[in-house]
Amino acid sequence: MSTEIKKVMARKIFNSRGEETIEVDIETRSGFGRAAAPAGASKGLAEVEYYPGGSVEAAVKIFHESIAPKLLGMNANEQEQIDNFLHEIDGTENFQRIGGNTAYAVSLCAAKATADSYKLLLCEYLGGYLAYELPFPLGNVLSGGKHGHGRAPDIQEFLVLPIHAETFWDAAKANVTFHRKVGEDLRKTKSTFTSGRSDEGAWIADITNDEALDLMTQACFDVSDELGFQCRVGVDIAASSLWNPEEKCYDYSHERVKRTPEEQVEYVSEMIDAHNLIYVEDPFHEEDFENFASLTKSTKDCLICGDDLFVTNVERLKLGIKKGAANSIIIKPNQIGTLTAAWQAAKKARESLYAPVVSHRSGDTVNAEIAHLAVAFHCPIIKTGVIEGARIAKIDELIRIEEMLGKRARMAEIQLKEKC
Ligand code: 2PG
Ligand code: MG
Repeated sequence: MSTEIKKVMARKIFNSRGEETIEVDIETRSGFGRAAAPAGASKGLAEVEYYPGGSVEAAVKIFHESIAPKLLGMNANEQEQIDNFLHEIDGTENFQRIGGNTAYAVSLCAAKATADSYKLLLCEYLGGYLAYELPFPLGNVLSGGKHGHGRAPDIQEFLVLPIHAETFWDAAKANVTFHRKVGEDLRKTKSTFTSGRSDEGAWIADITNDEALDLMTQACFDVSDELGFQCRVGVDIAASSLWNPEEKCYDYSHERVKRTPEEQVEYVSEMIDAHNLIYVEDPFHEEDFENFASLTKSTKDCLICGDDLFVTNVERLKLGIKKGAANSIIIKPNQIGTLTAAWQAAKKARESLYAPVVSHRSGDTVNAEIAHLAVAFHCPIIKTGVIEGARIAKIDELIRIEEMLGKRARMAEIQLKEKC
């Protein structure tokens, strides 16, 4: 078996939003890998640059001129060496020259080509025999904010987490039941509801944040009753999208309310208590480590997660750990550009009792690698949509992984300060 790279190729394809993205193929002596990069709509300022000058065309050209000749002859199983090479050839902090999405597609593709060469699944190759825990699916049910395009709540995502499901199948089933239930309730109560859905397959409705939270809380009772185990509600406030740096306030434009940072702390704390939230992502803008820290200190059994705050960057995570900001981190490998860097962030998080949450992007592909990364990186949660092709691809892959693991399969443990 040889993982020596014999042939490489890059091309433009489209993501689930119809945007151009890069796809890379790597052929080794014994196998083949193909990987494409996703894209965010609400991006963190500290994320890598996706493409040189924003052009996928330019990225493909650079790949063929500068990256491909050097990859030939390298070993695809030397993941760290390949990732270091990507940094060297780029030479900038944030992949401005070759593009972070180019780096991510190459990095992931090398791992996929290696797994295929060894005739292993990606999670088996990256995680080994001890990677047998399935993540809980954190499913997007209602969209708002930048994902809602105006007539929707200001909070970007209303999420469900079926925390007491015993198998991944049960958890996924709970999420689709939940999603359907919320859709039915909206149809009954909102005459303006068109059954429209966002990029992530979540409902878009002209309702307020409170109405959305009430609907979610009610669905939790109903679905928990029906299925016999508990579901809890989470939100991604994506507060950087609401933050107005000139006025120094959070602008909830749909509700025509502005909140100072102090009012935001109060608002989020009350929301956590009133709706028994288990998960709050980006409650403050991406540089506000201090308020992240005070909220984290004051909550008991709620995950306070940093997405734009950390951008899967281990150095930003270390700063957060030092300050006590958050107790959970989103792992989006294309925010940082390589598998090695994403792994470092997930590892550091686990060592520091921060729950790593592997996540899709709003513009994604039908590929399912993040399902494998969740298992291989020991992430207790995977954040993705409940339905829609690019989302269900990840969910269905985890169903297959659970089947493949057979009796060894377990649901992961979500660490909280207080057990719920
Ligand atoms: C987020 C993500 C995924 P985007 O903010 O967490 O839901 O959105 O990919 O647009 O950054
Ligand atoms: Mg987010």
